[in-house]
Amino acid sequence: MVYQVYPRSFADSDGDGIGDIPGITSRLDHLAALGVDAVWLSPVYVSPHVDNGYDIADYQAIDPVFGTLEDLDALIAAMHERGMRLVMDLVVNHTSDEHPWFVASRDPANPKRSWYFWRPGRPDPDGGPGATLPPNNWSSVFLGSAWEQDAGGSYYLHSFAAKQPDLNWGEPAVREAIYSMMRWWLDRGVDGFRMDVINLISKPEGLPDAPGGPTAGNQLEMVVGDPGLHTYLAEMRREVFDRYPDRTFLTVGEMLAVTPEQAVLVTDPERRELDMVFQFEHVDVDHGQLGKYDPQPLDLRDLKASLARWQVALAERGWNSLYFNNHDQPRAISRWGDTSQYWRESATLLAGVLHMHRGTPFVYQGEEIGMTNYPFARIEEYRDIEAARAYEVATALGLPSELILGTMAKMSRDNARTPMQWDGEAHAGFTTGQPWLPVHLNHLWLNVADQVEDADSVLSFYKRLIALRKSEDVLTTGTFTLLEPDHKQLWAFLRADERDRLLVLANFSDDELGIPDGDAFTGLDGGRLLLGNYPDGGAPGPLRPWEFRAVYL
Ligand code: TEU
Repeated sequence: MVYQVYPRSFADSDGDGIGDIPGITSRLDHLAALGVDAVWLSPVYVSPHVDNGYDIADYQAIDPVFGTLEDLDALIAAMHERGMRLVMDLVVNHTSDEHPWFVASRDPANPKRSWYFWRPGRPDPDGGPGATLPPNNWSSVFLGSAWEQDAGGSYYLHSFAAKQPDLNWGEPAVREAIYSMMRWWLDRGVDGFRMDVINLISKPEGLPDAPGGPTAGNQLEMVVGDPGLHTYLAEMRREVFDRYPDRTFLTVGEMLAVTPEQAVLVTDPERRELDMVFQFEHVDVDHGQLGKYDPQPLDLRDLKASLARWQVALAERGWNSLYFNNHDQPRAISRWGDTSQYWRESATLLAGVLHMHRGTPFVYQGEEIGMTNYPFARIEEYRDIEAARAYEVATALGLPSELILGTMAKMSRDNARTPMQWDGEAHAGFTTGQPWLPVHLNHLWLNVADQVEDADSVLSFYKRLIALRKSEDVLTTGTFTLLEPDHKQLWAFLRADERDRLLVLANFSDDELGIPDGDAFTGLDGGRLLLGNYPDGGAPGPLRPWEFRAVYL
């Protein structure tokens, strides 16, 4: 089980309102008690923080806001003492524009010019003399053209913000610099990497226009699936991980728009590329035609079908990661659960369903206590560059501000980034200073301290669930079969091996739900309950609102 720490928001040790590395070290007992095997730490490197550290200006130094290299060494040692491993975030599709490599590359005569994608513009037929258009029609994931013009007139490519220029992986010196930086971290004791948007590193020759209009992220269509990715990942394996034959590492590649077929290629152990990918299909099922900021009510059938499709596709070769939450997603409980009457039940149901799939589960900080979206109301409350860009673009299109703000409140990434709720005291025990993002008022009753002692809490449920993944072989290696795919409220599936058959049932509704007839469900009443999310266990009979049950048949 991997736990994601978003350092800005986890624990602040020095009262500046921003979480830091000593803060994480001081909270390791919480993670150990939860049963965490590895921590994925979002970026802590030197950064101007336009994208909260996903814009790196020095890969081999810790940003002073988070602490020092000594603090990180101490964190690694404290984690290893507790049997936990540390996986760092590796953001190498792009750097910050303040990285010395990029600064050097601004000079056309500098050898580092080829480390980034510098291109002349295209003549602009409608512009004045010398006027140019960007080199192609690619659009940034954060909206607007993916090209920024420099003072000299040339353009550089940025798949994300203008302050996040894309590195040119086609340049061998770039790859060697990255591999050497990775080895430097492994030498410090780091146990692996979560690789940010790693399937964007190989760009098609000539950077051709994307078909269709310049919609946000249209270049993905051109970049995702580029076969060069596999060459680079194989080279990385040889040049980095294979240099440490006596150690084992965890590697997870975040891959936008990845298909199950590509994921099999990347995660097939025989091909030795990566252990897992983070795919996006299931967290996009409620996006409307206009994408993320056009959220639609969830049709449970789509979510079930998406997870099942990946379970089946990676059953023989490859391995799935399992997640509903991370620092880029609104809180799953606010999105797909019930945050009022059935808050506890829906938080535990979502956890139970996810963790009983086959794959490696990821828990995002605060998820283990059922943290919810923040009631954002005004644009000034947001800190995320993506939110700012979306607001700017939507306002320019003339959309009414209440509409934009209403949508942003549902979908913004800042929902996941409000401070961790440790207790019911001032600022939820996160900081003694002014937190960089507001603390949710519900910390008064929704916090770690209150849940630690309560055997029926969300936190206690997560602990039981995580322990089961280590004791029940059928959860690790059993086959997966989705049942009742067309049911709109029931999520049911079977995990099975030669010895056991485990039936998993979840009622995604506020109403009581009868168990369908059908062969798959026979034996349920006499079965042995492995885990349920109602304090009295799983009484036979209909499922209660948001009830989760896993039963050995
Ligand atoms: O995310 C990739 C990414 O594209 C996300 O930004 C996602 O599309 C978006 O959140 C949907 O709204 C990674 C990081 O996880 C993210 O935090 C960074 O902003 C991004 O890369 C750039 O490094």
